[in-house]
Amino acid sequence: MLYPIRNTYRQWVDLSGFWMFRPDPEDRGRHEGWHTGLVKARPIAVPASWNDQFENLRDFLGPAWYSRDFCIPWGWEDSRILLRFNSVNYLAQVWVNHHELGTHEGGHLPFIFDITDAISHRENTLVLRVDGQLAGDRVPPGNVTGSGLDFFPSHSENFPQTQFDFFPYCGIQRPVLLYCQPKLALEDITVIPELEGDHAHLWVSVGFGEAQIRATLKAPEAALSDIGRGEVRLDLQDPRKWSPQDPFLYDLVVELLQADRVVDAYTLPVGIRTIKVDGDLLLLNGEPIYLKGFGRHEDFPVSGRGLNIPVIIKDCGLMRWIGANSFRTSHYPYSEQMMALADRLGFLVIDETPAVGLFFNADGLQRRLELCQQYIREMILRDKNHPSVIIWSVANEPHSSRESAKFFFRELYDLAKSLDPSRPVTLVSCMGLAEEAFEFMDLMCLNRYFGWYQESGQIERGAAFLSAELDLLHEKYHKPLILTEFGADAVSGQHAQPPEMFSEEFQADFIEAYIHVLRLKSYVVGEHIWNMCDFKTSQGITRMGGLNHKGVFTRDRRPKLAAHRLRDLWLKEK
Ligand code: GCB
Repeated sequence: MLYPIRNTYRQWVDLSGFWMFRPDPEDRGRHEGWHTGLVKARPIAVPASWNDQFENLRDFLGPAWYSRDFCIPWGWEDSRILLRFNSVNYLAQVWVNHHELGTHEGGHLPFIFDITDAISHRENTLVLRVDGQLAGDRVPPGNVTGSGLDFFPSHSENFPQTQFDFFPYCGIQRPVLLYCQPKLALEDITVIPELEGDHAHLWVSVGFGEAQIRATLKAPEAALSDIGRGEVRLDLQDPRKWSPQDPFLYDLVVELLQADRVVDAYTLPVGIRTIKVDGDLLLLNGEPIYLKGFGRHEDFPVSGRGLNIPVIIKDCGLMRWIGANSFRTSHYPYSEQMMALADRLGFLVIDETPAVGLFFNADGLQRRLELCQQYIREMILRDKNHPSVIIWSVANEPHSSRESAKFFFRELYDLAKSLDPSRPVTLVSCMGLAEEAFEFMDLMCLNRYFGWYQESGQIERGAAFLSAELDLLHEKYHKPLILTEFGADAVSGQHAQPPEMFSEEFQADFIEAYIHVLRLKSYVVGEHIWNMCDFKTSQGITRMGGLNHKGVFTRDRRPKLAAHRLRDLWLKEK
């Protein structure tokens, strides 16, 4: 899937700005024909979640309706015209000029409609119905009752009732783009780099074999170009390899030819690097790497989960400042802008699907499996060309102690591997030795809170538990491991000596004690603190002020004591 670009063949217009909005708590809109135009609507900002924009809609999860008018720019008459929704959470139904285009389920991943036949070349009306309600047969799930709750009973009293620990923000959360491309166009490009000694091979394919393409790599010394049917291999001597230390991107231009005439072209930034699990090691360009960084959230006051460009720039700067080299897109794929920044700035990314809070002991398993498969397909299609993406994560903390879970994750692992054999695939688990899916994952990712949720207040004891468990896991599976979550809540400004839970001192000591354990294990290849910043959750007795306080930065990005401690640890070393 290609992000819209501007060149001789392609154009786009960003539909961000003020749209009209109307909540529909009684679900009347469909019967009353709101798709033909919204009355009694009020302005809303797009992109952004709706929840924090209005004082009376914080806990309202839909349905709600959006509308706006748009014009087709001059010069697009002979092109195919498309609408691209970068993220609508959760279920979107879309109309243009009263004509239904279709629906899309799942937030955080883009979807596209061809509107060439639905538009007039003057004024057009776009209407969306967005439903963000939580349900057991949605992924991620919520409002789960009965047997589905047996694993995380503490969440059952939360409001809104989520099976996950972040606020279920809703709405059009990333830009909507109107764009055009030639009638015969490049629909997709896949670039796979391989390294062999001083050589690199770059495999460039476009998904349809009969197409004649020319691929040109704009190397600083000289451009490298070749022509082929559906696929081209470019060979480079002494390539400049992409890495966190030198995140160098080449420009790759792919042209579609028809009778030797160029009919479409697309320029893609490309990083040449390989990633591989080898024994207990994770190798980038054949060299061992160690991940230092965070689990994060797309979360900020007022804009909610909406794309907030200044915040992602700020976050990348803070990750640099603290000495992080990586992050996980917990618990859903992040904006395409964030992924492009990671490529450019040299962050290594564990890219995770929106499959969080899965459970296996109630109805709807087949539907949840199909949704997870859809998300994996959409995520890999969207992100496969990012050099920053080094690992696919198929889910976070499923309640996977049941027999049916093993089959479920085998299906997801096989699917991810078949779509992209070039990257390791993992599952982020909290089951420890009971996690049977580790048997076939390429590496283990584990979340641990000994000393916080268990052995509360006892850091040394918690660290000892961690140490013992890690060794047992390694003895059982003989695979590298990343500790993808560990940390403690600290309320900013809360201090205690001796350190006490919820104080900044406790959080800093907790993180440091865990890191000391991790550094003693040769099979541990990464440490990701939970979380980079405090973030909004649903309300519950463990979430003071509706926030998870495990950030080493506050929600408005001010460092706590732990951030300074980490900076001392991380900047000093490799
Ligand atoms: C976890 C979850 C994460 C939570 C975190 C916590 O294991 O993966 O979503 O926010 O614990 O703070 O409890």
